[in-house]
Amino acid sequence: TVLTFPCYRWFIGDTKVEIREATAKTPMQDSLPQLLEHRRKELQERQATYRWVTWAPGIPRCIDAKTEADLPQDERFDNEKRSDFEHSLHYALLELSLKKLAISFGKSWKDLEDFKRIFWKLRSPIAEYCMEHWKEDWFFGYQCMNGSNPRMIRMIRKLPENFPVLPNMVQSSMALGTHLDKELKAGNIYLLDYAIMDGIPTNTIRGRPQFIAAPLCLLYLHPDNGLMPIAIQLEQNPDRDTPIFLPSDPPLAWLMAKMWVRHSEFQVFQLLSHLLRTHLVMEVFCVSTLRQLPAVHPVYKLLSPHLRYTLEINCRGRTQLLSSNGIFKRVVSTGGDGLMILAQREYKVLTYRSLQPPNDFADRGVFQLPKYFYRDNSLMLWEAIHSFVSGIVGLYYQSDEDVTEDQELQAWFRDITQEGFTELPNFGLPSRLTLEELSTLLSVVIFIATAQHAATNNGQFDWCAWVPNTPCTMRHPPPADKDAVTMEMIMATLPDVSQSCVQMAITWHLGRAQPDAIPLGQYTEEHFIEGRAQEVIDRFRAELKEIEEQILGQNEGLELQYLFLLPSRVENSITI
Ligand code: OYP
Repeated sequence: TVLTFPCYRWFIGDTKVEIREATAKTPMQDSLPQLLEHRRKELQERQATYRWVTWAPGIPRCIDAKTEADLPQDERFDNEKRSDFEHSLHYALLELSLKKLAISFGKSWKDLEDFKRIFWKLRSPIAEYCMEHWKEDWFFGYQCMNGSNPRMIRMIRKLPENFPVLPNMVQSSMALGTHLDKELKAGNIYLLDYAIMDGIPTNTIRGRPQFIAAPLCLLYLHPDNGLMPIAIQLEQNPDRDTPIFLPSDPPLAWLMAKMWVRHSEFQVFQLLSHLLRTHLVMEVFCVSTLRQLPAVHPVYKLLSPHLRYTLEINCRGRTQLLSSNGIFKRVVSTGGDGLMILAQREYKVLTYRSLQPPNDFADRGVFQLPKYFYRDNSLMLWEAIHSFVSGIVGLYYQSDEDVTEDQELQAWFRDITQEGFTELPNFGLPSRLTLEELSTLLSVVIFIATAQHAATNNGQFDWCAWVPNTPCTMRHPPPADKDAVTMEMIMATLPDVSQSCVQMAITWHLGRAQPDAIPLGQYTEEHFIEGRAQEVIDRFRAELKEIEEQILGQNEGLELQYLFLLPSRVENSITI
């Protein structure tokens, strides 16, 4: 059943009066003084209820609530969602504590096969595929494009100065008849650079220090084999003895180097791509929308379905995952001070441009990469969302003046730029919102809440369940000597049994399909009642359906399918 959403609420004495069905109106379109007065009062109340707070300096501001219990009822999980969330977590943690027990009674943690001993029931086809193929170089390359963190890879035309790879070092990785310089010119050389990890303070877990590296990884788009890693350096400031690891090295040394890259990947993926660039960015839009737009405002009606449950999941994340005694502190190398410093570094360089898929791909130079399904699917969804948003916006605003004159919308925009994204002079939001910019901004908001979150969140179990593929911590420093890498050293470095179990439990809990998910473009509450808006929505749904079929078609017969951006699997909002 679809409920209409109350647009106006009054009290006559103690009796609540609600007008549920109201055409969306900007303040200029609302002419009755009583209704205008209602808008003003509603906002006053909302601003008293939803307040900004600085959780930590140098990152987006968030909702003033110590825990989810402080949130107004409207923002809370419903009973079903809450009990599912709590049960699933307990289930996962319980199963894993059984595994831990089994292992401590059993034999050892001696070689990589031992990870199979905690790889029981919580499984997925991709996780199992990963377990079989994680050591292969093409698989490493594939994950840069279609894993859970598909935004790191960039094309380069010249090598970074701090990464002195010589053409002869990588010659054996090249196709016949070519060499590094030629391939750099041709645009076939790519880079992963984890400079942002350099010098991040490391966690201490049960008295033991954990370790972090800041790797650089060079990749080559091989004409037959696809994207392949060809050189890895684990430090940003090399000296003469800093090794550059190569595929031709002793197999364990090369494997260890790749694992160090993947360990940085875990941190950047979870804290920057996932937490900062989806959860925390969306929270700014949640709070400003709740504070500044009355329920009858078209932009409120447009965004409201994309804000569901985000405040609660973020509160839970802050208290249970990221707090000084949370999951990160207990098992992740960036737990403690590290995670916040990392987020602050990324926030400083976060740009509005990078949040818009077409610009992001252009800036990273990745339009030529074949089989970059994340890119192809994102662009399809971006186009569909953008034309949907422009359609809705066009119903209520005809000119730039309509946009500038809407005082509520302007206050909303000010809240975003001045209250939410504070300390961010180079974010790059336009200083004045035009009609076109309004459509772009709203598309960015909806894209992040839906597609971008799905692409980062939904694969986390698939790609992190096989712990050696994406380790959450490292218990020994990176190797300085290629010839000294042994299996014993690898096992002593990778997460221990208990850290591995927690990594599996939490990523399963967050990555599994949500039972009460509302897919992109579906609405359980009816906000827009006018026929013209309904037509725009119907067109959007038809487009999503086409995209669904197109993506299914592309995946037919693929050994590794990319389905994270299948519209039916993309949620309308960040609920987990
Ligand atoms: C909230 O105490 C969230 O058991 C997850 O956070 C898990 C809990 C609570 C329960 C923790 C407990 C959701 C919102 C968010 C986010 C983005 C970052 C996600 C990082 C996941 C990292 C997994 C770490 C595994 C070692």
